[in-house]
Amino acid sequence: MAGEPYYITTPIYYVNDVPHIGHAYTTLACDTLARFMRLDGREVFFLTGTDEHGQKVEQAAKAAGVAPQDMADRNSERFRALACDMGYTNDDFIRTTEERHARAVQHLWRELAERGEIYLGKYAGWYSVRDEAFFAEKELIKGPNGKLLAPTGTGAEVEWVEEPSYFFQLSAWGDRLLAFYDANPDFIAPDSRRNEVVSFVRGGLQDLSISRTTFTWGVPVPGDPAHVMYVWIDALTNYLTAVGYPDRENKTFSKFWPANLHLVGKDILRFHAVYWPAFLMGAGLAPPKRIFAHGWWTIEGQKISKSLGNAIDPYELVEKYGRDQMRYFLLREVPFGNDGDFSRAAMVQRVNGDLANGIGNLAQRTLTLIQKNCGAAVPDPGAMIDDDRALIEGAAGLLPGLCDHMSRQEFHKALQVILAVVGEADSYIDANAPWALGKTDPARMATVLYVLAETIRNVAIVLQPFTPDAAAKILDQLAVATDSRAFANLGEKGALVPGTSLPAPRGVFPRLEAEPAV
Ligand code: ME8
Repeated sequence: MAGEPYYITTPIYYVNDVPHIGHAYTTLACDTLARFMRLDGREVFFLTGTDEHGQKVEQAAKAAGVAPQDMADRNSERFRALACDMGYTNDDFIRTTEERHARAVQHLWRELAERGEIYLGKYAGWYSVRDEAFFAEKELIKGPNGKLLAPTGTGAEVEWVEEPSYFFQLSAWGDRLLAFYDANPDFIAPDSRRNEVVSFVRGGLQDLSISRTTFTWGVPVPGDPAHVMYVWIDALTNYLTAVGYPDRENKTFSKFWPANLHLVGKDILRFHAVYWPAFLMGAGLAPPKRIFAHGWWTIEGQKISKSLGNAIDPYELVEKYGRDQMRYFLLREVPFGNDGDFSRAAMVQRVNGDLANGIGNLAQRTLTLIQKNCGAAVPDPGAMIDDDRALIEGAAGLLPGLCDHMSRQEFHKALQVILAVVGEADSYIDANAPWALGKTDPARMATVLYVLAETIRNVAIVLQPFTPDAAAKILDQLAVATDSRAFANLGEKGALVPGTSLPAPRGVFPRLEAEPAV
């Protein structure tokens, strides 16, 4: 796969509010994949951005007494700053109020219209502004006060909407979508979500209303500006805009489309796995290769909502626990795809157990021994025995398994296999007791410490996508040049050179203080 382009996207986030830990999570997962693929030699395009049109943003702006564009400008900036402050490595940040995007989405509309996929009619049905989604009556839930609610878990009340509307002929796409899912078994993940989508489509699809006339905050429909486009056709098209659509001959477009992965939360899977491939195929474009819907975080057992205040502010959490610690916890704590609960107790336990006592302690012990006993330089190893080779090869040979896990977005498994090598190195250091060899067998001590240092180098290289700052600090302490940190340097090719002088060691993962749960 080395050298192949890799296009990965986050959802674009609504600008009716500021970012919280849920948004940071999705972008973190994409960032980890983007970093991994770059280190693996692939040309990566990693996109995030903001979704700025629609009734929800318009209503929020009205409630705040500001113009929708002003609210969009202000909050979009917060999402952009978050990506920067978290160290996310996105290659572009798209806003749906940009001129490049209006051009793309209007072009897509015209393509669909020319192919007979769009007709003018009248919508009469249920709509949830919070979800920006239409629902069939049979899908709705009765709330405690008899009010009808969206079935999405947001608890949003639906409202009855009746207005002229353009429709996309989604009902004609059911069989083609099912055939597409069949031919592309990896298109929707995880499997449980795939099954949900398949049974939704099997249940029969209704034509989809794709324009609104009762408000104006949106992209005008070409040739009929009394209509603005439904926010989801507008939003989904961002994935095309960013790679240069409508210019299909454009080098970026031909290189990166179809996208390798749209990573989204489970709340918006239907839009991505049903509507989006139908729009694309309807316009003669290839659907993306894969949609992964991850699970939902709660905080200390509670739904993420404004009332949780600081607990959901990514800045506060990073300040309290550290950027790499947060990354590690979120990616390791739950199998990616499942729901998770963020608790302080779990965070402290995970970070201390795996990072402070694990890789942090291993690196610190090894580097301190080298500093004291080997003249602060990479030791010169003698002949190796089977145990030595097994440890180094275990670390140097991690990559194929990691590639496998990462191609399925199994971050937790990738981290498990890396940490298993750290565990083996811990057993090795205890069994070989290099601190005792200094006097009895200095040559063997040098070999053991070299084996450990080389194991740590390989582990740090593959840890870079997950805990980039700490991995860089470890590699700095091993005097590994910044241009020798890609996966191609795993194993013998990049092996540490005996005699290279090393800086004084310093800890990379301080222990977190245990704190009472709230
Ligand atoms: O849906 N746990 O934007 P949005 C995990 N604009 N992830 C969470 C989360 C939580 N508690 N809360 C939010 C939209 N997320 C549309 C998308 S894409 C073309 C348009 C994450 O601001 C998760 O990724 O409501 C979810 O899908 C996304 O934020 C929803 O962000």
